[in-house]
Amino acid sequence: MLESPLQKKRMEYKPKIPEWLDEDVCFEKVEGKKGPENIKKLFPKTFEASAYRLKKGKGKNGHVKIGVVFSGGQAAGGHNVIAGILDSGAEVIGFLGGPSGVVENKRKEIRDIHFYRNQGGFDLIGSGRTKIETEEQLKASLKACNGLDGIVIIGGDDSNTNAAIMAEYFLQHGSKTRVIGVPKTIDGDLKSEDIEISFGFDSACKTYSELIGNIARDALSAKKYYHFIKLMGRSASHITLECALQTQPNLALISEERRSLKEIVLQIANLIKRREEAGKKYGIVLIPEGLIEFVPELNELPVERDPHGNIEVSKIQTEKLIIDLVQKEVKFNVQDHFFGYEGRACMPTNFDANYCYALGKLAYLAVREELTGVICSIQHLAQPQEKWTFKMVPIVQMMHLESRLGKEKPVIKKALVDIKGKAYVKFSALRKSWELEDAYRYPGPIQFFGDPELTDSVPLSLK
Ligand code: FBP
Repeated sequence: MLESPLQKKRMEYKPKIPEWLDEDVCFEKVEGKKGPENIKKLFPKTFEASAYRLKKGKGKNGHVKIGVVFSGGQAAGGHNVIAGILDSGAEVIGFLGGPSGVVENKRKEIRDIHFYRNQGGFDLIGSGRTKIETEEQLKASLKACNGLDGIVIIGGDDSNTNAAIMAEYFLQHGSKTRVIGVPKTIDGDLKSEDIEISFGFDSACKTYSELIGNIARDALSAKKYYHFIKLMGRSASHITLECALQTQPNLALISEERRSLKEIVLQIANLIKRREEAGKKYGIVLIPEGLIEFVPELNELPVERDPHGNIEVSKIQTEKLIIDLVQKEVKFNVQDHFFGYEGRACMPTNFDANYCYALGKLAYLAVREELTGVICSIQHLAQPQEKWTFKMVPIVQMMHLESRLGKEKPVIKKALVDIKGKAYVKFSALRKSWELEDAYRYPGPIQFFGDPELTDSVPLSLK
């Protein structure tokens, strides 16, 4: 392999985690919430499971063999989760190409991860979006996991739904393989009281914010274009909100405000007219890709869905549709952009590199201590690593019944932008002033070396 100098330097980075994570540790039961009663009968073995807090103390000993699988879209830091498991002393088996690799028992042993440390992507073992739900798939997964002490599913809401279903099925069939979830997704919508943020969100938002800042500076220099920028993030607008706080565009749409298409079009047209009166024929507009799911008129368009029943929003050119409609109200020069895949497999920020390595260590400990049907939770992430706290939380707590592909299914509820939450409130207090003034911020590229204020920054929406 011919690595770039930066690739090589990043391989040498030692993720920062609390030192005590490598000492004697064990779990203690803590009071946890229960999932909704209407899913209880679907999860008879795991519904009553407790949450567990990691603490100093003597844990179990012994050799542990763990299967790992990436599930869903790429998110920066995934390889560090595997590095964390491997460095903890586990024997690691990687299932290839996502959950279908489990069902079809396509695997490889992972012994050396040097070339993947602190690198982006999921290419060590690949990823996929297969939903594991039929009896046949579950039976095949159980067989593939035979001999493993645990399987770690590194995925988003739907992948962790898979994990909960597998954990229940494995217990019902007397399997000793523990199923552990790790919260991954750039979308930031796998969130709860216990899960502050999913990994990959920080790296993706910093990548997009750099590009938005560059475009804003170009717009301000040339003064001739509006740039309509669609940002990835299925359903929820967490990415758009974070990028708006980072870059201060003239307008950022937030799907969760649930406005009609007509209102949105008139708002943008009105902004363009007011800016023109102020002598400004340029500007930056951010559009979340999930808008289509919230605007009633757009919701009726024919759409493609993935195996989990999610609308494939990244294939829909919402930004072009909005541009066409606004141009019927007012004339302006425009460029459209879509930032999505650019931010999913980038080199992880220090935040994601550290977070993922610690998630890997925690997942290993959960298997070693024989927990199952639980997801890794690390809290106080905005603080120095020594202040982080570690927990395993039953996945069923986060689930509810939802209609998917015309059927009621137990799934993890996607966490939308909370319009009473701190990040949105901050955005909403500032956004008026961004409309006419050009208050653009230029975050620049992700920094890996130098001042910790730059290298170790955390997402603004976490603060
Ligand atoms: P995950 O929820 O699996 O992490 O994927 C999120 C995402 O990146 C969305 O932001 C985007 O809409 C979608 O994946 C694109 O999917 P695909 O990779 O199948 O094109």
